Amino acid sequence: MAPTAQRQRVLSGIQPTSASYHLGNYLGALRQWVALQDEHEVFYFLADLHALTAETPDPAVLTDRSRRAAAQLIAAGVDPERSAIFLQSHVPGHTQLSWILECLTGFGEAGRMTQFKDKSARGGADRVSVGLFTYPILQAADILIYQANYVPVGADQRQHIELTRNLAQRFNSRYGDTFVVPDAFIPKESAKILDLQDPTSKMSKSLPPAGTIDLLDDPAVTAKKIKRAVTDTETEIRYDPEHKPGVSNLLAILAAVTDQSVAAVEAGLSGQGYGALKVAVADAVVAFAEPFGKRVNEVLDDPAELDRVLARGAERARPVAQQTVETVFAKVGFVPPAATA
Ligand code: AQP
Repeated sequence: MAPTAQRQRVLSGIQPTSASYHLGNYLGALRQWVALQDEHEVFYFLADLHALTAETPDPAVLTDRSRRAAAQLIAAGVDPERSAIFLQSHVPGHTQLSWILECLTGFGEAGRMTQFKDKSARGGADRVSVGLFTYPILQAADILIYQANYVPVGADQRQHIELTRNLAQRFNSRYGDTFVVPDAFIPKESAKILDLQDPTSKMSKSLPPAGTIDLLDDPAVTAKKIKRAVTDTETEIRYDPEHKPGVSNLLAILAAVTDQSVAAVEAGLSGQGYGALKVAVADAVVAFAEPFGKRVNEVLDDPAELDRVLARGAERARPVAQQTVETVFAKVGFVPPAATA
C-alpha cells in the first residue's frame, strides 16, 4: 500500500517516557503533527517499545504513561478521525522489519549516532542497553514500514532520519525498489527548543526540571521557571542564537506559541527589557498550557474510549505495515508460508 498520488504519507512517533510532554516536544514535533493531518495521510504512534531503551520502568508506570501520552496527543489537536493514533507494540511489523534493517546496518554506522553517544555517556557503559544502541534502526523500520514521505521531528532527530534514508536506499539498491525514501519535516524556528537554565542544550526530560517546561506543570510553576530563565548580561532583546541563546530561545518560544514569526515578536518587544520578554513568554505559555491540561484530564476521564481510539488506530496501521513486511520478506528470499488447506 503505497501513498496515494494526491495525499502524501506522514509518519511520526513519540516515546511515552514521562508523565508530561515538554514544550520542546510540542513545538518541535506535536504542533507539526496537528498541522499535517489536514492534507496528508497520517500515522502517529506512541513508541512504547522505544520507551524501554533508556530504562525499564515499573510496568504500571509505563501503562499509565502510554495512556497519558495518547491523551496529550489528542489534547494537542491530533484528531483520531483524521489520524491513525496507535501504540507501537500493537503493530508487530515494526520489530520484524527492524531485524532485517539491523542486518543491513554496520556496527560502526550505528555507533556514530550522536544520541546514543550522549545518552550512553550520561548513563555509564554498564547501564547502557543493546536496545539503546539499536533503537535508531527500529526507528528506521517505524518510518519505512509505512512508506512515509515525510517525518515531522525536531532537529535532534536529523541524524536518525539520515540513517533511515541510507537504509532505505541500501535496501532498494540491493533488492530492488521497495521503500519510499522519506524526508525529515523540521520546523524552521522551533526545531530546537533550548533548556531554560542551560541554553546551549536542548530542552530535555533528562536535564534538571528547572530548565524544562512540562506541559502539565502547574501554571504557577511554569511562570516561575520562565521568569528564572538564564539570559545574558546585555539588555537588548535581539534574536541572535549564537551570541544570545537564552534570549533567542525565549523569542522562539513566544513566536511559536503565539503563531507569529520571530521577527514580528522581536519588533513588538523592541525597546523593552528582559523582564517584559519573560512576562510575555510566561503569559503565552500558560494561556496555551491551561486549556491543554484540562483537555488531557477530560480525555483521561474515559480510559475505555481512549483504548478504543488506540485499537482503531492500530487497525488502520497494521495492514499497511503487514504488506510492507510481506514484500520485504519475499524480497530477501524468505520462503512464503504456504496455505494449509
Ligand atoms: N528540545 C526540543 N526541541 C525541539 N524538538 C524536540 N523534541 C524533543 N526535544 C526537543 C522532539 O520531540 C519528539 C519526541 O521525541 P522523543 O520521543 O524521542 O523524546 P525525546 O527526544 O526522548 O525527548 P527528550 O526530552 O529530549 O528525551 P531525552 O532526554 O531522553 O533525549 C521528537 O520529534 C524530537 O525531535
